[in-house]
Amino acid sequence: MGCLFCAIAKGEIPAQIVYKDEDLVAFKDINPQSPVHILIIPRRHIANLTDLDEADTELAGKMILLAGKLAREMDIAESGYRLVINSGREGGQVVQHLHLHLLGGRQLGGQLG
Ligand code: D5M
Repeated sequence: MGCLFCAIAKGEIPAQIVYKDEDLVAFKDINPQSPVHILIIPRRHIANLTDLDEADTELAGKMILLAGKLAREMDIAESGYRLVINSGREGGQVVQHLHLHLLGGRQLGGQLG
């Protein structure tokens, strides 16, 4: 079976894309947990956080920098927001393509699972 987020990155499956460049794509989560809920993914298929290696240092940095940039653009930088990466089964990862959740636009709870 193909990878859903690879298909979104290639434009084969529609998504509400908010940003794209040669390395990254960002789109609205289909099941938003907050008024702003964006997923930032690498175009290249990387299954999870554990599969990142040293050569991906710049890519990982770009993902985090983009989150801050989108937070400013979506006007949640001042009120605050949260970044989440679920990795692996017990980490709650459902889609097996690395993605960074950007959540904001409401008061988020203090519990981390
Ligand atoms: O989060 C996986 C996230 O992916 C979850 O919040 C729903 C979202 N999702 C699933 N399918 C789609 C499509 N087609 N478009 C946009 N968002 C989607 P995880 O961290 O793996 O639990």
